Amino acid sequence: KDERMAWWREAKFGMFIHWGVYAQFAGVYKGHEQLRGGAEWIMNRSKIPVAEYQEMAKSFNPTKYDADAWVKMAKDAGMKYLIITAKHHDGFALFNSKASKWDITDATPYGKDLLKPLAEACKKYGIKLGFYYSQAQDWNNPGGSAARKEMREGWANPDSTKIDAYTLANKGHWDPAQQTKTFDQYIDEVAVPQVKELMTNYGDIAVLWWDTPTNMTDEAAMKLQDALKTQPQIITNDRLKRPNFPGDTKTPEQKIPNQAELDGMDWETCMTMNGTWGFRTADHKWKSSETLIRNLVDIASKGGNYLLNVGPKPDGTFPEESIQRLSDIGKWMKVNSEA
Ligand code: JFZ
Repeated sequence: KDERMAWWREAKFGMFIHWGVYAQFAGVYKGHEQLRGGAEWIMNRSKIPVAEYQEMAKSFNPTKYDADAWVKMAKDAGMKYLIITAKHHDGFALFNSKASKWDITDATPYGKDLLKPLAEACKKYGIKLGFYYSQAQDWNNPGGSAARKEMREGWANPDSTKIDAYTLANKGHWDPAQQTKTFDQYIDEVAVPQVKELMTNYGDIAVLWWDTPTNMTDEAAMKLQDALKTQPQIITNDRLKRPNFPGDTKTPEQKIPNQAELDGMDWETCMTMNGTWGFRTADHKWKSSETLIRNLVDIASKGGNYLLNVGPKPDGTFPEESIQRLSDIGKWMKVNSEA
């Protein structure tokens, strides 16, 4: 294990990327601002019907996407690894998947695998590549689970009371289309095959970052863990299923833990630069570059890694505010690091 963790313990700083069809909504549904949570949650928070959400993919066309430029920005900021949402809770695959048509190649006009060029750029710049994969929650592929979150009464949908009642009675789902298969079918037909695709088609994968184990079973966790075996060097976090699948790294979120909670575990704090993981037009709560640098120093001094998020825009570019902050951090790194 120590050998596998060696690069990670040295790394200190990585880039998290939350990107998908939710960027196209940018925090707004039918003219209503999402009231709570990250913009990547809009489908669940606003209880957007499956067909309607999938319709939005038809205008997801990130023609300005430049993987080389993304990875160069990470490199210049002093980052050593990059973790991208290969699939977030909305179930949308940023890669060409044979296991589901809800993917970049079948569901969007863009039609090209977004992870291939990213993998190439990471190789070119010597940045380790990791995938975030939402293994349990999937709001579009039938059978996937859905964490239950209420709408706000009277907001975004005049039927919110009715929809909330349905959600309460249906394990968090809000559209019958989400329940045409069982969770086990979803695991066998979508999640496991997709994780295998991710482990096969993009070269060496440094990290698999699981998330929100809603309704996970030990059996499903076993199958998913097994799907990683072609990448024996891979590092996983602790969100596959607790307590039986502890993973290699602890993932305190949006906060720097105190040493007592850690009992010697490897840890990584993920944080947003503003208040959302996925792109949101109306979020202007940007932390200053100074705050981000202080966080990095604080985390590194306590032995952790800092996974700092960027939520790219639907056209494939980073928000200006993120670019500015990455550049400021890079300047500071140049002056203050040995490497
Ligand atoms: C999850 C996601 O739901 C969210 O959209 C984002 O991807 C984030 C990185 O991860 O949200 C979480 C997961 C775990 C905690 C909080 C939010 N937690 O352990 O406190």
